[in-house]
Amino acid sequence: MRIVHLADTHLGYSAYRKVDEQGVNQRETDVYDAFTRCIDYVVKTKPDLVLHAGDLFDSVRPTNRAITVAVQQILRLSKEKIPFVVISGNHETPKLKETGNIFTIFEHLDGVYPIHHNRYETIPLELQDETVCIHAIPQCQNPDEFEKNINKISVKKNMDYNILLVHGAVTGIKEFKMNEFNEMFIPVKTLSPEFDYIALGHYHQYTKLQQNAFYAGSTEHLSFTEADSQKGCLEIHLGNTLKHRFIPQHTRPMIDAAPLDCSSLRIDQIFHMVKDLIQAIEPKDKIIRIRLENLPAHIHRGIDFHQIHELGKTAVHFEVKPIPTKTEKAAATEHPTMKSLADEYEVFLESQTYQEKPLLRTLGLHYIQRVEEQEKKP
Ligand SMILES: [Mn+2]
Repeated sequence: MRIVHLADTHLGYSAYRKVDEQGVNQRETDVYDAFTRCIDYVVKTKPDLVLHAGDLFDSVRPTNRAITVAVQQILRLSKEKIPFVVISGNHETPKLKETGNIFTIFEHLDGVYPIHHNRYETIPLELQDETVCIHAIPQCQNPDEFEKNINKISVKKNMDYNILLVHGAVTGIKEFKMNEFNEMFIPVKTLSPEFDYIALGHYHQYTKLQQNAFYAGSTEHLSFTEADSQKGCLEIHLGNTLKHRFIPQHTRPMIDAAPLDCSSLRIDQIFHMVKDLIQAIEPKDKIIRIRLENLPAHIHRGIDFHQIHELGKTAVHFEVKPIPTKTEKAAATEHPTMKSLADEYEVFLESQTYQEKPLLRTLGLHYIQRVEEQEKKP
């Protein structure tokens, strides 16, 4: 049995200010193209099954454009009769159930299995004389619910293959956190050898965790921490042994240059080093970050950032990030980090004794969601 595993396509994501010829944010278009290339690969190679491990969309209420791209591409799979199982990730799952999940729009498509009811579901399929049971766990309302659902998993011995499909940060071996406020944690013991394959989503770097468990990674670079990693999808052969192959897809180059230590440099030296660096990178159409580390405040004030930005203006995005010297940085980060507004509100409510807490929770979260959606609109 041949499977293509992909994850974290984040349709609808946009960043920076460059727009394409149609006036659409360039990074938004890049994200659509990355997803489309993976579907191109699937249509060309016709695997028996495609698994999407969550964060198909970047947000709870994707734009019409993001929805259109998703439907167009998923329909290609449906027409080819390639089953597509997709779970809702932390990005598209609404905090309030009554908001409704965008995945309901896929429910009427042939061979498409959108899993978004905040609970464990099994999808039994018969593919080319072989049976497979997909154990799918989408994002849940809270960590307790998630854990309860994880504990409900039971492998079906009468099936040829059992596959686990789950979205979250595996804990216990290494850090796979994305540091997002609503991420779920998967205890490492969940990655049982009883599964023929475990398709993970959430962590954006392609990673082999163990013989039968993989993060496919995101299909585009969504932050500079991912700059060095290849993007694409994963091809899995199940048989007597598991064979895997990462299928890299072309994406826009993202370059996070090694930080330049400015602690003992003069302004003119910094300028020349940055200039050489930019020339070596060849900025055209790339996404670039240059970090100026240990930059003393008086040097910082003297740097002509406008002139530096001129040198990188052919890039899709070019940023120069000054990082103050250690002591100055410590003073600047004294404030503890805030969680999301919705989470802060819930923590606040917990500490209160109002009788109407459930009502206040619902109303408050509604208002916060509404305001956040309005702020997102360009
Ligand atoms: Mn993600």
